[in-house]
Amino acid sequence: MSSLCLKDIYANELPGQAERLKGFKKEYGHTVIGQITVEQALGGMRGITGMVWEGSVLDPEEGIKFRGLSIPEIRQQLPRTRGAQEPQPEALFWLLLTGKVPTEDQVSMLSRDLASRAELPPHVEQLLNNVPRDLHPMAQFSMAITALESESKFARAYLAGMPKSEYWKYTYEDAMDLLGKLPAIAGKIYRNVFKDGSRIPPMDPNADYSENLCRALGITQQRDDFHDLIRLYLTIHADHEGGNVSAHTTHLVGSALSSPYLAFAAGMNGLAGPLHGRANQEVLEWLLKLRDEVGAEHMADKDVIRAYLWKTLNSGKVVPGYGHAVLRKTDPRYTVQRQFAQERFPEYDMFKLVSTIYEVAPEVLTEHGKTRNPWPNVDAHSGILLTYYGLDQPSFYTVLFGISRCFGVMAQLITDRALGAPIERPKSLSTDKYIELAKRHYVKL
Ligand code: HAX
Repeated sequence: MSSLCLKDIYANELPGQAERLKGFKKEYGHTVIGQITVEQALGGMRGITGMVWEGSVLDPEEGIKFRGLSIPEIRQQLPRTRGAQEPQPEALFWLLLTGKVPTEDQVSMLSRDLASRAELPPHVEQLLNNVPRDLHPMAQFSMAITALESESKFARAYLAGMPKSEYWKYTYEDAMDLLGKLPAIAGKIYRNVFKDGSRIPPMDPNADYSENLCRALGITQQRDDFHDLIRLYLTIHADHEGGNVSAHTTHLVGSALSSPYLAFAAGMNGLAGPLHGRANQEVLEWLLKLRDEVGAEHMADKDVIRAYLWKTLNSGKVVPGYGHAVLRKTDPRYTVQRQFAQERFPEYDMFKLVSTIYEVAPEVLTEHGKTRNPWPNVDAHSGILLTYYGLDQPSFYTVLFGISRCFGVMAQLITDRALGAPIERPKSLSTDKYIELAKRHYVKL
C-alpha cells in the first residue's frame, strides 16, 4: 500500500502533465477545431468549445462521465470505506484530480484529513449567528465562504511573493481547508435557521465526509440509509464539466488569482440562481404546491398532473427540474436517484408523484414545443429523497448542492494553478458589430 497522500501523488504526476500540455500546444496550437454561428454568440455561448475542464465531460445523450467513468461505473468502481454502501465524494475528488480510482486506504486517509480541517474561525461563527434568520441559506453560505478569506494560505503566500510554481500547493491547502469546513458551515446555517441554533458536535475522525455532514446537520433518522443518500448526493452533484454557471464562475474568478475562497463564493452566488442550483428548491416547492392544489388523493391521476403541467407552462413559468442546456436525454443523475428511491421506499407518495410526472411531463413539454430537452434533470428528484429522511426545508437544498460542487471545482482550480492556466478573457462585440460581421460572412442557404 502506498502511504503517499493525495498532494504527494499529484505532485509526482504533475511534470508529466505539464510536459504533455506544452507539447500539445506547440504542435497543435494553430489547429482550427470549430466555428461559431451568430445564434451561438447571441444564445448564451451555447455549445461553443473553448474551456479546459479535466474532471468530467458531458455527453448530451449519455450524460456525465467523470474521468471517463459513467455514474453506474462510478457506483461500481469507487471503493467503499467506513460502512458506506454508496460512492463517497472524497473518493470522487481523488479521481477528478488524479484520473485514478483511489484505494480504500487512500479514501480513508482523505476523509480523516478533511475531518481534521473542520474548525471554523470564531468570526465566521459570529457572522452566521448575527445574520437575519430569514436571509436565504445560500446567501449565508456565500457570506461565510467569503469570510473564510481570512484563512487563505494562497492569499498570504501570494502577498509574500511566492513563485508561480508554488501556486497549486497553496491552492490545494485552501481547497482542502474549504472542503473540510463546509459541513460545519452548512450545519451552523441549518441549525440556526431551522432548528434551535445548537452547537455542532466535533467531526468524528473515523467517520467519512458525508457521515460528518449528517452529524453537523443533526439529522439522525434512519442513519445508515441517510448517510448513503448524502454520499450519493454529494458524489453525483460534484462535477458537470466546466461551462455550467457555478463551475464556470469559480474557474473565471479563480483565473484572476483570487483565492479559492473568493472564487468558490462567486460560483455559489451563481449556483443560487433558479435556473441552475436553486432549481432543487423550486422543484420541491412546486411539488408541494401541486399536492396542495390538486389534493393528495389525485396525485396519481395522469390527467390531473397533465393539467397542472399546462397550468404552470401557460402561466409563463418553466417546469422546474426539466430541460437542460446540454443534455438531450434523462439525466443519469436523475436515474440513479430514482433507483435509490425504488430500492428503499417505492411506496412513498412523493416518490410516486415524481414518477407520475416523469411519465407525463416529457410529452407535455414536447407538445409545448419550446424546450430542446423535455427530460428531467438532477434537480427533479433530489428534494423528495431528502424530504423522506426529514430534511424537508427546500431553501436549504442548494447548500447541499454547493458542498458537492466544491469537490469538482476545487479539483479543477488546483489543476488550473498547477498547469498555469491563463486569466480568462473571451472577446465580446456589440450587436452592431455582430450585424456587421454577419453581413460580411453571410452565405444564403
Ligand atoms: N419548462 C418550460 N420551458 C422550458 C423548460 C422547462 N423546463 N426548459 C426550457 N424551456 C424553454 C426555455 O425557457 C426557452 O424558452 P424561450 O425561448 O422563451 O427563452 C426554450 O425552452 C429553449 O430553451 P432550451 O434551449 O431548451 O434550454 P436552455 O439551454 O435555454 O435552458 C435550462 C436550460 C435548464 C435553464 C431550462 O431547461 C430551464 O429553465 N429548466 C427549468 C429549470 C431547471 O430545472 N434548471 C436546472 C437545470 C439543471 C442544473 O443546472 N442544475 O443545477
